[in-house]
Parts: sequence; C-alpha cells; structure tokens
Amino acid sequence: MSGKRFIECPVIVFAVALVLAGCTGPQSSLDPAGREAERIAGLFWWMAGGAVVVWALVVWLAWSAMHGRVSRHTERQARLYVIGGGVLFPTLVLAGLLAYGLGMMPALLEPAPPGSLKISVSGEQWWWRVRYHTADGGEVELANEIRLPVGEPASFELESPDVIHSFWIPSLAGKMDMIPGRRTRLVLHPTRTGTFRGQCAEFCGDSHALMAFPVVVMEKDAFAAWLTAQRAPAATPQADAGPEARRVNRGRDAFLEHGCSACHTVRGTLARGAIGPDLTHVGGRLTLGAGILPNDHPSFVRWIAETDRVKPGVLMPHYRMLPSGEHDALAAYLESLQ
Ligand code: HEC
Ligand SMILES: [Cu+2]
Repeated sequence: MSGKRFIECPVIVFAVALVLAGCTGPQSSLDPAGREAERIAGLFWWMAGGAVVVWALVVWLAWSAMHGRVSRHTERQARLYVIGGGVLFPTLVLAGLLAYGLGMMPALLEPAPPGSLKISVSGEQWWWRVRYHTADGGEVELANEIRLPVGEPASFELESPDVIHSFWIPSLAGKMDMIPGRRTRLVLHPTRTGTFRGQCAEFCGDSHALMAFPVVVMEKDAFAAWLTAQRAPAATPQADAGPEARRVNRGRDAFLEHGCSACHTVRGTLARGAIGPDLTHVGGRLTLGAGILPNDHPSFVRWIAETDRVKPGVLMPHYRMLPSGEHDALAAYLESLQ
C-alpha cells in the first residue's frame, strides 16, 4: 500500500461510519422496530443493492470503452449491445425489483385481526388528537403521544378536520396520509420496546415541521397500567395547604378564569373545551407542544407566555400579558396533572 493510500484508508472508513451512523436512532426506517418497517427496510436494501450492481456495471463498461483494446464491432454486435444492454437488461432488472416491491403490498394492507387495539388519530394544526378505543366500547382521549404494547397488532384510523397531514413513525411502519373527509387505515406490529419518534410527513402549514410525537412501545402489563391511568380523571388538588399545594390550586382557578377551559378538557373538572389537546394527564407526557419542548416547569411557562414564538401560526393565543406569578401557578397546576 502506498503512503497516500494508507492515509486515505482511515478517512474513508471514518466517512462511511459517519454516514451509516445516520441509519440508527429513534426516527430511522433503516433501524426497524416493527414488522412493517422491517419489510420496508428490506425493500430499501434490495433496491439499493440492485442500484449498486447496475452502477458498477455501467462504470465497468465506461472504463473498458476508454481503456480497453480498441476493436471494431460488426453492425450485428453493436445492435446486440443496444438491445441487450439498453432494453432487455433494464427491463428485466426493473421488472424483478417491481415484482418484489408489489409482492409486499398485500401483507402491508392486511387489516388487523378482530379484537386488536384500535386507536384513532386526527391530524390537527399542529398537533395530534389521539383516541384509544377500549375493549368495553369506551374511549380515552389524549394528545401528542402514542403508547403501544410490544408484539401486538395496533390498528390506526387516521383523519383530519381541515388540511392533509401524513402520519409517519419511520421506526415502525410506512407513512399514511390523513385526509379531510376520509378515514385511512394503518396497521402496526411493534417488535421491540423503546421510545421512537413520529413526525408529520406532508406539508400542512406554518408549523408543519413542529408537529412530532413520541411513540413508546412497552411491555403488555406496563401498557395496560398506563392506559388505565390515562382513563382516570385528573388528579384532584391536595388537601394540605403547603405553599406548593396553594400554587397548584391557584393555577387550577387561573385555568378556568383565563379561559383555558374554553379550548381544553381536563376530565373531572369544569374544563371541557375540545379545540385544543386534552390536558387531563399533560404533566405525565414526555413532551409538550407536539414533541417540541421537554415536559418541565420552564417549558410550561414558556409555552403559556410565548406560544406564538415557540410555534409560529399556533391556534392557541399567547398569555404574555399575565403577571409571571400566574404563569408559574398555571405551570405548577399543569405539571401536577400526571
Ligand atoms: C383558543 C383556544 C385555546 C385557548 C384559549 C388555550 N389553548 Fe392551549 N392549546 C390550544 C391549541 C390549539 C393547542 C395545540 C397547539 C399546537 O401544538 O399546535 C394548545 C396547546 C396547549 C398545551 C400543550 C399541550 C400538549 O399536549 O403538549 C398546553 C400545556 C396548553 N395549551 C395550555 C393552555 C393554557 C394554560 C391556557 C390558558 C392560559 C390555554 N392553553 C388556552 C388552544 C387553546
Ligand atoms: Cu404536517
């Protein structure tokens, strides 16, 4: 190996490692955690493999045309090259890959077996309204977070009240449009536990890029306990009158006084608005504002006071004009809604 090659080698290895590192993580269809995503990753690798073989062949042909022995082809040989290499070969390769890709479709469109977990998700501007349908015919509404039991099929019913969104959890499955006036379906089979990230994949307005959600795939028991907790009404304010409890109770009153309750529901209280996300257990969610802020005290304050700056075009008014003590109390109350 010459000196120069010796230096290039680790550089190339490093570059390849850097590129491949982008293939893992919570939002990669090349690091599948679900049966549907596994099929899609397989399709990608076969397509990529096919493309590499064809590319290598073309490079070899070009190279040998430039450097190879110069000889004259007969008319017949030349025609063979054109028909074989220009028509037959691409037709066969593309038909093969197409057949492989189409062969995958029926399994991806299969409905979930009866009795499977059913979840409706509505794409709103710019957040996700999530409804779990329980076995007894009940419904639990939450927002901006989806949890699934591992190894069980989950059937999604997708819709939107106004504009087209696209529901995409790359680690688990392909994307599916959410179209006003229609119901689209998507079935998932998560194969391993973990926290993944979903994202809207169809431009839907100003804050399209700020419309994500965490997806947690859990053990069956933990999932059942979580769903039961989501079903319960909001935690009631503590009876003891310590400073923390007073702050929470002040926030609870402020929530009704400032009209938050016109748009938000907190089950078990007078707040029954339906325009914005259900906040019954907002303090227990992983993120705020559809996957864009961590769920902590400063983020609640920022969301309430700087809503329009955090999320341009947001359909919630900002409450910058409230005294900061009110922001603080509201945040304390929302955090207590575990
Ligand atoms: C006009 C209706 C409206 C009013 C009034 C309103 N909100 Fe909202 N709120 C929304 C909408 C819509 C969203 C979703 C915004 C988005 O993510 O695009 C939202 C989101 C939120 C979120 C984030 C929820 C999540 O799942 O991450 C919190 C917290 C919140 N609002 C608190 C409040 C508080 C506190 C008040 C009163 C001071 C209030 N809202 C008043 C409509 C409203
Ligand atoms: Cu979008």
